[in-house]
Amino acid sequence: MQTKQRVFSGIQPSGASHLGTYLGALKNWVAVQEEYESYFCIVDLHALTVPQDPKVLRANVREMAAIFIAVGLDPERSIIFRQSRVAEHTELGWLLNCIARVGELSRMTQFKDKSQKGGAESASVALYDYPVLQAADILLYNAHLVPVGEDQRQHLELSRTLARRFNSLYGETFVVPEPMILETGARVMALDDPTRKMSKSSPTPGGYVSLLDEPDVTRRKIRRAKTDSGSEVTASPEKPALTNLLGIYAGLTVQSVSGIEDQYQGKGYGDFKKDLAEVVVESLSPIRERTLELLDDPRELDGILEAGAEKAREVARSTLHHTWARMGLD
Ligand code: ATP
Ligand code: LTN
Repeated sequence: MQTKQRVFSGIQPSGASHLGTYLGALKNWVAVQEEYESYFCIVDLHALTVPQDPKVLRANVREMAAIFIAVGLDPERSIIFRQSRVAEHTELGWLLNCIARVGELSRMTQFKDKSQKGGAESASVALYDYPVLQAADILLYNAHLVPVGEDQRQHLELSRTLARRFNSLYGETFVVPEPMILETGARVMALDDPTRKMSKSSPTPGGYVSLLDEPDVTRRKIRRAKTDSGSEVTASPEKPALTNLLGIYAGLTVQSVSGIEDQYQGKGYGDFKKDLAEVVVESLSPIRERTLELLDDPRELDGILEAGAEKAREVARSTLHHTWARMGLD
């Protein structure tokens, strides 16, 4: 019997998790694990939609598992696992492919952006189909809530559409999931260009603070972060860079943006950035140190992922069987 509502979210093991993924996703995952039955997945199959070096991918999966634990996810409480180890994800993905529409996938902005980089003609079919596998991830666990950053809103909308369409074609089967996008941290922008989101595929490493950057590297990146014209530390549409930096400060502390603005009244950008650098270093150093410690024992990490996959498989199997029956595959 399912007693608690479920949460599902995933993150790609593509290396260099950053302040954006922390504030937009990981930090909220830690907060929800108390209250919900939580599934947190390293979506290695999604990572393969763009070319990957097998050695690097293998290392990145472990690094991500270490980061999960280091930020505070508790494997006793949350189910932490790797997507490729639960075959039902791709199986349900296929079934959902049969009801997803070409028009819907063609409208996905992430596909348009990412496929443009190497030329749309040579983008993988999997990159195009990416959001359907994502819907399968979520629907397989009948998750009620999906904590993600703002950039995932469109994908989540497709998951909802597919759940509703399936239910109306074949009868009530899937929970229609709700996105959980918190205001603070939902869209952290690049430090060197506040019009772009902070991203690990950012062309310049100065644009993002990796969770594993050394403290001095972090300090330097914050010191060099772009600012706006003027000198007052305030958030406003005319000050996208300061708005972003204030959002980061607020996301990492318990303070509100307006409280921080008050605190820096009459002070300049320099003072603010210096303090922000310390706030970031203080928040990320323990995560970095714990991650590095955990990486010393890869067997332990592999064990956590395998134990998680075993638990996930049970739920996934039962949903898939139910789905088969609905579609006449039983
Ligand atoms: P990419 O290199 O494709 O941009 P990414 O940096 O966005 O990758 P993902 O693994 O795709 O990283 O994202 C993991 C989670 O972090 C998602 O829930 C996503 O919404 C969130 N996220 C990523 N970047 C940001 C950001 N800059 N601000 C807030 N949330 C973010
Ligand atoms: N598309 C997401 C990663 C992702 C995900 C999911 C997030 C894959 N499956 C299921 C939430 C729920 C991304 O690129 N950040």
